[in-house]
Formats: sequence, C-alpha cells, structure tokens
Amino acid sequence: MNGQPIEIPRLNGPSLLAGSKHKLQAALASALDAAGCCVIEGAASAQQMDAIGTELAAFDDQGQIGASDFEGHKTRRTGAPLPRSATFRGIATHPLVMAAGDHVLGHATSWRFSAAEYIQIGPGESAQRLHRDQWKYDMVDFDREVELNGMWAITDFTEANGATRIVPGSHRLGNREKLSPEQTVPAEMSKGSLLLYTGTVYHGGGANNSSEWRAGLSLQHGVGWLTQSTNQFLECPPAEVADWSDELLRFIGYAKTGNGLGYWRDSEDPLAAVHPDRDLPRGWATVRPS
Ligand SMILES: O=C(O)CCC(=O)C(=O)O
Ligand SMILES: [Fe+2]
Repeated sequence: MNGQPIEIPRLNGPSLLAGSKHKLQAALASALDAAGCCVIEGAASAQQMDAIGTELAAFDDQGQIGASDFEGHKTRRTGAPLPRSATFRGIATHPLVMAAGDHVLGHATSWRFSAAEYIQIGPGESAQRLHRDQWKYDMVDFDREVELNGMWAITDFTEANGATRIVPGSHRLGNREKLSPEQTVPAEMSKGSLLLYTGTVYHGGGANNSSEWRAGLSLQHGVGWLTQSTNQFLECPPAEVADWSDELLRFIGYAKTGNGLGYWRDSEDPLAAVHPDRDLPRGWATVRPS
C-alpha cells in the first residue's frame, strides 16, 4: 500500500439506530466496503460499558497477563464474557453488529458468534504485531470475508492509551503483506463506541504510553462453516444457558449451519440439548439464526 493511510470511516450510533433499517444497512455497507472497518460512535451507553467492566472485573484474577509477545506482557485478557457478564449478553446481538455481519458474511448459509475477550492494555505495553485475525485459520487466503470482528470501547480509546491501530483499506491487500506502523491509524473512540473490522483488515493493539488502562471487549464472528475461536459449548454448556434467549443461543452456535453441519446425535437440533422438552424438527436442514 502506498501513500498516506486513509481514515477510518466514522458513523453516529444514535442517528443510525433512530433511522430506517435500510439507511443503517446502507451506511454500514458503504463504510465496510470502502475501508473494511468503521467506528460507530455511541453505539451503546457509557453505563452499559461501565456495567460490563464491573461484571468482568470480578474475573481479573483469572485473566492471563503476559502470556506471549503477541498477547502482550502488560495486557490482561479475560475470556468467556458471555456467561460472565449479563450486560454483554444483552448487547451481543446488537442491531449494528447484526447488520454489519449480515452485510459482510451474508454470503454464507449462516454466520455466528465466535469468541469475545476482555482486553485490558496496561501502562507501558508496546504495540502488538500487525495481523489479520483470519490468520488463525491456518493462513488460508479465503476468496471471501469469513470474519466480522470488533471492539466495544469499555473505556475511551485514545492514541496514547493504546487504541487499536488499523490499516483502513487493507482488506483488499494480500495475505502476507508487510505493513509498517506508519500505515496504521488509531481507532480513537469514546466509551460506548464500537469498532468493526473484517477478518482481512490488518490491525494490532496500540502501545499504551499513558498511565491508565485501556479496556475493550473484543468480538469475533465467523461464517458457520468455520470452527469458532472459543468452544462455546464448554463456555456456555446446555445446563447453564436454559434462561438465555433462543436468539442468543442460536447465535452462539446452538444451530445447524451450512449443508448438514452442527446437528446433534440423531439429526437433532442442537437447541434440543438446552430444551429437551421442546419438539424441535429433526434433519440436517439449516436453521438460520433469526
Ligand atoms: O487490543 C486490541 O486493540 C487489539 C487486539 C487484537 O487485535 C488481537 O488480540 O487480535
Ligand atoms: Fe486482532
């Protein structure tokens, strides 16, 4: 990529959510097609972000710090936010996430939640190596987008405190590109904003040169024919999710997908593992998350 980096497209959450579904889809589509990423200011409230931060702080002791160069030596990563944060469960299927996923991954029979991780970058952390999230899939250079990922700003994201560094437009580059930090821009955003980017966009956590922690809830979603990043059936086992909505259960993977994938035992719907009392149709046919 030559020349100056292009800017991250910025959208306004409250006005998108107040307008028509058609306008919302068109705005997301044009931003994501042009840059592979966008920031949606004010997609959720500061109160919701504070609640998620408080609920997940209870698991700080279990989060990994300094696991590897890539994961960061001053960065705490806490997994399984769905079972650990009721507030996050309430926004996992946020209309902006669903509209963006439908646009980027709508070519597949279905797409779904893949993982989320609470990432707290501590003071003094250095920048993470630039990468494409989809490299996790054995570096296969897919001929289409297979992931739609993102980050909720649990605190404000500033260049100084380690805002995610993005190379807008890099979704059109090759899989083995060598990009330099000068080609990145920081995804600065206020608490409650949502950064979205496709699995082909080069990015990395920023260096934290401030004295505060930067907290973000990172999101991953993928097409239904790919393995999810974290094992949802271990993190959210049937016995513990009976009071979750069907919409959320379908979204995290209690659903058939593709051409005969994800069914259970005798061609059963996997949702029957959560609700054995229900008479759910059998067969390989896909149940689209609705
Ligand atoms: O923390 C961030 O800003 C980005 C982290 C990231 O991209 C990753 O761990 O894959
Ligand atoms: Fe990443």
